[in-house]
Parts: sequence; structure tokens; C-alpha cells
Amino acid sequence: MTEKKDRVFSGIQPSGNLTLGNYLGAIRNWVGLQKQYESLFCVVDMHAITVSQNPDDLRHSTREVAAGLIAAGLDPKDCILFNQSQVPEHAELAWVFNCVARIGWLNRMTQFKEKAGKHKENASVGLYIYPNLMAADILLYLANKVPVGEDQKQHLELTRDIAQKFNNDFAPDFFPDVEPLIMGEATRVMSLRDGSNKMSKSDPSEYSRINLTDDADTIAKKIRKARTDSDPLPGEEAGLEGRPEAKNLVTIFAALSGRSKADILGQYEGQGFADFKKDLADVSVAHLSPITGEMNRLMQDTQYIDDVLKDGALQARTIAQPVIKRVHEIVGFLHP
Ligand code: AQP
Repeated sequence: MTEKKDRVFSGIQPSGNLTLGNYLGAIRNWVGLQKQYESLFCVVDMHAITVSQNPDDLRHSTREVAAGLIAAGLDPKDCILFNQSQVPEHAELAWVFNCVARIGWLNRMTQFKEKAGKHKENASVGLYIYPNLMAADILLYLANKVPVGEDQKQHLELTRDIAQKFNNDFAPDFFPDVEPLIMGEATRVMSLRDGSNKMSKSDPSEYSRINLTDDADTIAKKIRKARTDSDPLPGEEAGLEGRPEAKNLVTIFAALSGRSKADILGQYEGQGFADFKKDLADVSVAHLSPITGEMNRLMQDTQYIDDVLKDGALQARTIAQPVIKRVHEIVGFLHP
């Protein structure tokens, strides 16, 4: 049943192949929410260009991510699905927020530090102000519930700070209080090569992640090669502490199979990783291959995907336009 006062917004970058991290940390949870709330899901192409993108690849990924979302269960009849650059109000509100957010706030964002790395001076200005655009994405729709993985928690806190400062400076209670929805078993899926880094689309190592486009053999190979330690699997969850790679694989197993970690550890206690990995590969393929198949099918009909995104953008704009108009009035822009 729709709870009218709540609105969900979330986004995903078309910056490469969708990963198992995107799926378990975000997409899978969106599917349940679309029936419960008025929901907008956005392929955030404007965020993607904060790092270098090949234009043809960006077009392809935008369609592929949209296909992945539909294949995973988002229904354009139940939610608004669109790509960000078709709704220019995102950029308009982001500019206002660039003038609300403080430099000190952005300096604390760990994702910028991670992505800019040692070459901060060479990073794009867009990457630095990325969180302001993300705040605009959400607040443009006065959305108050935002399903994300753990990695986005800090950006959502910044969104709340921006909304609060705007409200304090200009218009009390105009923007809502935004609540992160961090859901599911696997809120932070880690790299298969290094359990201290999150699984990411843009990691240079293909073996660090499972892509939603991977076929069964590739998934099995990546899991077989996934880094582990030399100790046997423990019988209890507490035994996974200090063993990030083992913990990550058990978390993925639980999330994809619907079984508890305790149940899984009970089965493999005292064993090495060989049988566990074989079974994890089977569980992964069983869960992901129908999605991959549907995604491939949808990618044969790019016109359908383009139509969905266009229609979604039109619907999104009907919500966004009155909000941006009101923001312009509030800050004092003259539009006679
Ligand atoms: N490893 C992860 N575990 C759990 N959730 C994750 N998410 C991303 N990686 C993980 C969630 O997926 C949603 C979309 O993320 P995004 O595409 O906007 O950007 P990101 O978080 O920067 O994801 P990537 O895959 O790491 O992309 P690149 O490599 O381009 O930076 C978000 O809800 C995120 O929390």
C-alpha cells in the first residue's frame, strides 16, 4: 500500500558493469520498495562523467544499467525509471546547493579522497562537488527515503546538512528530513581480491567483482580464484572476525541463498574453501543467471529501453519542475 507522504529516490552510476555489490547493496532492495512507496530510480549519468568516460561506452552503460534494473525486477509501471541528464532540474538545484554547502563539509568526504587518490589536484571539480549533485537528486523530489549501500551513508549525512542549512537560511521545513535505508544482508560487499576494499564497478581488476553480465563459467572462475586465507572455515560468525575475505564470501553466500550465516558455517565448519566455493558458485549462478539472461534479452531492444527512460524522465519532471520553481522564488531569482 502506498504511504503517500513517503517518497523513495535512489541512483546508480552507469560507470561500468553492474556488480554484485550494486545488486545486493542497492538494486535488490529497490524492487520491494517500488510497491510500497512512490519511487524514483535514476541512472545517474551526470555523476558518471565526474571521472573520465568514453561517450559510446557511457551510452551503452546507461542502457545496460537500465536493462539490469528492469531485469532485476524494477517495473516501469510501479516506479519512475529515468536517466539523470534528461531532467535538467538536477543540475539547476545542484548549482543552488553548490552555494549552500560549505567547502569544509566537502573536504570531509571520504569517497572523494578514495577516488581522487594521490592525484587530488588532477581530479575533476565535478568529482569534488559530487555530493552536492547527489543531494540535489534526492531533494529535487522532496524524497525522504533513500535506499543505499553503506558506502553512501556519509553522502546522505551531507544531504541532510544541506537540506537543514537551506531550510534555516531560507524556508523552514521546505526540504524534508532524509532517511537512509541500509537494507539486507550485504550492505557492503567487498572486493574478491582484497577484503578491505569494497567491490566496485571501476576497480581495474575484473577478478575483484562479479558483474551482472558475467556468464556461469566466469562467475565460477572468479569465485574459485577469490582470495581467502589458509585457515579452515569457523563454526560461528565470531570466528570470521579478522578474516575479511572469508567473511565477505560467507556474507555473499547468505545473501544469495537466503540462508543464515550460522546455518552456512554449521555446514562447512572445519573445512577448507574448495567445496564452499563450488557451492557458492552454484548458488550465485542460480540466482544471477536469470537476471543476466533477461538483461541480455532487453539489450536486443534498445528502443524499448530508450522509451522507458524518456517516459520516466517526463514523469520525473512533473514532480521536479514545481520544486525548482519554488526554490528559485525562495532564493530570490526574478522570473517575471
Ligand atoms: N560493494 C558494494 N556493496 C554494497 N553496496 C554497494 N553499492 C555500490 N557498491 C557496493 C551501492 O550501489 C548503489 C549504486 O552505487 P553507484 O553506482 O552510484 O556508485 P558507487 O557506490 O561508487 O558504486 P561503484 O560500483 O563502486 O561504482 P564506481 O566504481 O563507478 O564508483 C549505491 O547505493 C551504493 O551504495
